[in-house]
Amino acid sequence: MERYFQQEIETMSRDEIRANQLEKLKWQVERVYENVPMYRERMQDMGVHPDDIKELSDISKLPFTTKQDLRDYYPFQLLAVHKKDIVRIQASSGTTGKQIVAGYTRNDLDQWSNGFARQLIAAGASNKSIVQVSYGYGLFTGGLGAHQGAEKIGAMVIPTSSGNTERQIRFMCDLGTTHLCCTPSYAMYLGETVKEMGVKNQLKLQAGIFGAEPWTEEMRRQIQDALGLKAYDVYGLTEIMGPGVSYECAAQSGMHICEDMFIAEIIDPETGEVLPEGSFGELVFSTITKEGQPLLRYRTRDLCRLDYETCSCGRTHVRMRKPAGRTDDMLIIRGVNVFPSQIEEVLLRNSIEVSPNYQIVVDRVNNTDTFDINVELSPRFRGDVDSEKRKLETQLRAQLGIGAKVHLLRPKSIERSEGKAKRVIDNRRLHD
Ligand code: DLL
Repeated sequence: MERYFQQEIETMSRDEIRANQLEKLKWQVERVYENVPMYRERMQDMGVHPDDIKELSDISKLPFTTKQDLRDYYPFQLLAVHKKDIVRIQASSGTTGKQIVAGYTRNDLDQWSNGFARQLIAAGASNKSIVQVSYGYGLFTGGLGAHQGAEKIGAMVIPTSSGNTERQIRFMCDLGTTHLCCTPSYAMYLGETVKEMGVKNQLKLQAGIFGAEPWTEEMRRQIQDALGLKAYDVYGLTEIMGPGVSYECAAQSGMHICEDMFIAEIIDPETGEVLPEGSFGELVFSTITKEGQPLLRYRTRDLCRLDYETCSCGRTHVRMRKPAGRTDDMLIIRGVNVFPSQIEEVLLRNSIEVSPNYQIVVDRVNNTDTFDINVELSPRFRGDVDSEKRKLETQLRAQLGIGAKVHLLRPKSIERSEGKAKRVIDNRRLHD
């Protein structure tokens, strides 16, 4: 039977969700108009007043917020409360550029804990569970986000943080960890190391809660196999809230967005226009309960689709499909748009021969882009390396519309990540 952390919230009817969102949106818009000069000025420029928010669709009258705004108004100019009410700062540098920070009030932290607690309960955890948090602790939201959610449900928390992989595994065996929280790439690495240590039969793992980076169904199968657990996907971002903005239930057909805390929209990333229900586009969030650093219509740059059908688990909150990539992940190589996820798809189609550990290397030589893909062979590979390479190059050209040079490497030759995997090395930026 499904268990919920906050059943009355997680299973509200759509009408109740909408009424609740409208009320909170009005409250939030008034607050930011009063307290955040950037929003007041933008709204005045657009000729919008808080009183113009009469129904939910009026949200489209409000200004967008971008990552650049967080950089421009760094560190505290987007706070809607006095600095003394902020009890925590989290930050992200991202792969592209300057640091951004997010300030949380005590209430904000409590809400965030609820988000992750919902995920843990949906993944079968309880106050009897032993939760090992192997996300990095610190400015990155993974460690503390998972930690406070696990404390909220009264579980026993093991705050290992990431790294020191063999010790992690010894703890799992000795303490009987039931729930593991880390990035999917670190889970893969843990899986490989468990195999080398020959201790899989000593593990008591039931479920893993993995997020912070894109991962595929094939990776899910491999992680589940290697660690003997059910793997759940969790999503979040520093600017909005760490892990727990949305979370997977046992039905695993999308991640439920905490709609009592956020309003989600899908927009056309080019025009900014709101797209009809079910469309694929850029995910946008407005934080409707956040006190510290509330954001209106924050453009995540994550590309996905929303599904409003009630889920078989009984939860009513909208589900977001796995982000299929980011608008800023896109590489332009010799004028062609390339997403790492397209390359991953080809590699996974060939998962008998190659592993999903890969790295894209782009450079510019004599004013022409070079495009190389390093891929590890699977330990099971017994075929001919040259013909495998040619096969992959042909498939990649068909998928991408551009040629790449494939280099097949021995298993385990690409450096493993303890946090988010680094898939792209773009040396062109260094020369620019
Ligand atoms: O990655 C927060 C987090 C920590 C989420 C632990 C889940 C677990 P940032 O470092 O700010 O925050 O990165 C946010 O990571 O916009 C997505 O592009 C990507 N991302 C996060 N979760 C997922 C996921 C944390 N489950 C950015 N699937 C987001 C795909 C994800 N991409």
